[in-house]
Amino acid sequence: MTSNSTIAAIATTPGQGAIAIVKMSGALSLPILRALTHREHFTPRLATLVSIHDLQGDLLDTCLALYFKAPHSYTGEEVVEIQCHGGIVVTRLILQACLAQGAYLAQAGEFSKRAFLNGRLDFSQVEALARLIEAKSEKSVKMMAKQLKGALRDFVQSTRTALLELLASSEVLIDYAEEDLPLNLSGTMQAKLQATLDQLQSTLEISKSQSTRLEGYKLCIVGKPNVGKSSFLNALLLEERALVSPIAGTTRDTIEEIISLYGSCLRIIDTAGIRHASDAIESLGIAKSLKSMQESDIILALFDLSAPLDSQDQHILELLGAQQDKIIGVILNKDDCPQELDTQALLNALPPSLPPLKLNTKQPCLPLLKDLLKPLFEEDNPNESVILASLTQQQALEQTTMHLTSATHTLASLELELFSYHLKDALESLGQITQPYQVEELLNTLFSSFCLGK
Ligand SMILES: Nc1nc2c(ncn2[C@@H]2O[C@H](COP(=O)(O)OP(=O)(O)O)[C@@H](O)[C@H]2O)c(=O)[nH]1
Ligand SMILES: [Mg+2]
Repeated sequence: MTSNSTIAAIATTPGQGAIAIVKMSGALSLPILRALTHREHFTPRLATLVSIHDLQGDLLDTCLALYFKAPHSYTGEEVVEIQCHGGIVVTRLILQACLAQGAYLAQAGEFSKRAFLNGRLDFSQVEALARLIEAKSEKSVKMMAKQLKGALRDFVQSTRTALLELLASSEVLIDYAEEDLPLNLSGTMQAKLQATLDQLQSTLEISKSQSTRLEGYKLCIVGKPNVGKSSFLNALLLEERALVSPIAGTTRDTIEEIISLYGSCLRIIDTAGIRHASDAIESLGIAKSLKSMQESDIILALFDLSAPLDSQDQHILELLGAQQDKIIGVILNKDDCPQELDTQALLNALPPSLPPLKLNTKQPCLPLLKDLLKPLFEEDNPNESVILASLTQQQALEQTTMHLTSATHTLASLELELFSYHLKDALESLGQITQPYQVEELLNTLFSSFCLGK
């Protein structure tokens, strides 16, 4: 298959939906549609009711066909979409009919790759598209939809313009130092550079803090066996998701569930109780618990109010003390029982954490957790600034700000040649956000995560 061959794929999830869409892109799209429908004329962007036939001329389905004339299509090529009835067999037969007429089966993400290669999408939009498809929260969908429309591209473009203007001013100063230049030109440049740098730095900061939020926080529930971790998970979900029993060591594997909180998603992981295990399988579960702790943003440690603090709790406290950059929450469970735990001693031994919650798992726990975590979700994006969601983009922006910081110093000392040099470096790094160098490599990773027909 060559890059100018015509590709076809089923663009919808296979199943029993009301409709399914078979999509083609490439020069043969329209001739194939004509062959399948025994019909000559199609008006671009107008839905046409058609009968689709296979190679033998047998009727397969009555469908709606849409033709997008190049370059006014998603991929920039000739595109045809056939909306057929949503049965798996019908849809596959129509796809096969397209292939029989000369189309190739598209690879995952190939439509979007063509859109990118034909300049219909820039890299920031492809990234946004990948994340939009994967998005698990409402916030993330809205943010990525904005980026897909080009918000990030516009941001990069306006920053680029500002830097180019600075570069031009610098070149003027270098070439015409003797001439009658506005006296305050370097002052104006200094101010402009600082404003640009400030804006980039704030975008970077917001991007770093918000991208976790967009991806969703990961919270793991830890504690010694039998403190009520699984009961707590069940109480959050209002269903019997995890097995609960008075036998210590019941939960052996980690259990993961996703809930929606403040428009973001929260991944909750119930873990095996941490103790010196009595058998090999339990040990594996405990090792997994420790790993989950390391990978989480929030650690919720459970303690049992109805029993005195013991060496297993001490071990949990030590583990908590060793965590860095984690948000720690403390739950004092079983407050429906007579209290045996010396809470003061426990709280004294804790590393800095959110205010402790006293509860029992027979009550609805979600509202309590929601209140506890509210501060994490509150810090909203102050000026609706764009967000760079991927690490590659953040790194490119970080490089840009580093070059601009160097530029600030050289402008202050009026070393203009050096100033221009740093500006050019900054422009190059900035460009990486929308048109990265390792584009082929990045594209392959990104597009392969796409579904077929996208
Ligand atoms: N009285 C009381 N018992 C609880 C509470 N939460 C859990 N339990 C009991 O504690 C035992 C262990 O619970 P489980 O959720 O399996 O603990 P895990 O090992 O930490 O997952 C079970 O018998 C639960 O019924 C609570 O809030 N109050
Ligand atoms: Mg359990």
